[in-house]
Amino acid sequence: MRPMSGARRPVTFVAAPYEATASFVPGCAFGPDAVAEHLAALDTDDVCHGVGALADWTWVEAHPRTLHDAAAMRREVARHVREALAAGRLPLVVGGEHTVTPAALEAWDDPAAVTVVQFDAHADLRADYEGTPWNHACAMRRALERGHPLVQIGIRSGLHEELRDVYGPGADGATGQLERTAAPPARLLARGALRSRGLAPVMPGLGRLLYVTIDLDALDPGCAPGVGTPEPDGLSYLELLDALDALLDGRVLAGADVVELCPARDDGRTARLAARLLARLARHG
Ligand SMILES: [Mn+2]
Repeated sequence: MRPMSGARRPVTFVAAPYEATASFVPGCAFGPDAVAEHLAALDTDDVCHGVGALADWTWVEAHPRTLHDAAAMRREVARHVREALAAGRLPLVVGGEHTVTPAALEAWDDPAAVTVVQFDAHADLRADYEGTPWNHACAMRRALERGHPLVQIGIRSGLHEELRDVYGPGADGATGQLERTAAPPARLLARGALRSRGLAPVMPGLGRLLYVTIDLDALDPGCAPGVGTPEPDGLSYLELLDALDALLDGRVLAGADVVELCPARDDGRTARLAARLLARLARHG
């Protein structure tokens, strides 16, 4: 287990309130504001939950909430992540819709060296959706196209078409696990397989440098109701934290994001959870 004290990189939170393609309930453009409110409270009111790691953090706005142009969003998010990395800081992106993930990944020039670990209810592997490749349902397909190895955890919604495109004919992720050996490699651990087998199926060959993307709908709607596309039977908060600790044990967190917070559907518990989660990720700096 990594020591939880000692030298860590300072954190730059990159707010990316991008929302152009919500497919069900809109509102994730207001996610970063809700997270910022709770982060500010965490900084002063609590000595538990690894909050000490937030002693040195800054918050930058990558773009205004009114920006709906995917190309401009990608440019600005990548630029802010790149600046954080150049300053020796850990970039933690706060969405916004899941499309901000492939934008953030553009900050790394060697995609093969950065494995993307995705916690999500949905596979997000569509080639395009509703007329654009920059839809949130396509986020992980774009990451793969950049050349990032991919690990998908907690998935419980995906179409045959998108799964076959990536994992080959016959792929059916409804209950089990999938593996793609072609470059870049990918593994999918469905919700049911995570419960029965733990993380073991995705650990072999896991790279040293990880980018972690957490779509809050990976969590159970009972503990995280404030998402645009809730799906039953998600992870518990503790299950997610334990998975992060296990995945990052002996590995390096390159960067991370927490996306798809929809305050319009929230009573505050999801925003609080997101802030706690970001503080926890900061411990891996
Ligand atoms: Mn997603």
